[in-house]
Amino acid sequence: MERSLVLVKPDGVQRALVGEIIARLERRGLRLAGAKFMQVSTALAEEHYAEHQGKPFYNGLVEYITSAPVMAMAWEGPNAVAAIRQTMGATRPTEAAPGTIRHDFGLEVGRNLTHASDKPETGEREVALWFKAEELVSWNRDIDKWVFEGK
Ligand code: DAT
Ligand code: MG
Repeated sequence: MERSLVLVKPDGVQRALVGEIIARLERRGLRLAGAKFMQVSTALAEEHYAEHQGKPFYNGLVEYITSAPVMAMAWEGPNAVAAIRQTMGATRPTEAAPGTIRHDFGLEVGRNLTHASDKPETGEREVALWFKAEELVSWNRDIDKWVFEGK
């Protein structure tokens, strides 16, 4: 089952959008596999955003993600990575499609509310970076057969 890391970033937490964002992922049919509310250390932020090191917005990105608590989650499902990126919308809120989280709640790329893994391999790597194995729950949901065709 494909997995993605999802972060409700500090702006989403401060704006009380955690429930809204979880509700949208739940309604999409995705299955929660792990969640923790946490303050991100600079070390974790730097490792998470390593691919952006050296870019002009990198320092601001690390400051933003460590500025207040985040809700870190692992979500799973068939095509979970593509489905979640679609639900989040484009990186820049003004380019995100109506109905997506970034469109519906955001204006600026530096306050775009969420993080979601960009490829299935990234999902595996990021979930392992943010969660210990014992923090992830492997479970069968009663409605799975109504959402996951292969179940
Ligand atoms: P995404 O979060 O959609 O995967 P990304 O991985 O390209 O986007 O970039 C990570 C974050 O960095 C993004 O959510 C917001 C910020 N960012 C990206 N490009 C930026 C830019 N040109 N100026 C300012 N912030 C940017
Ligand atoms: Mg990215």
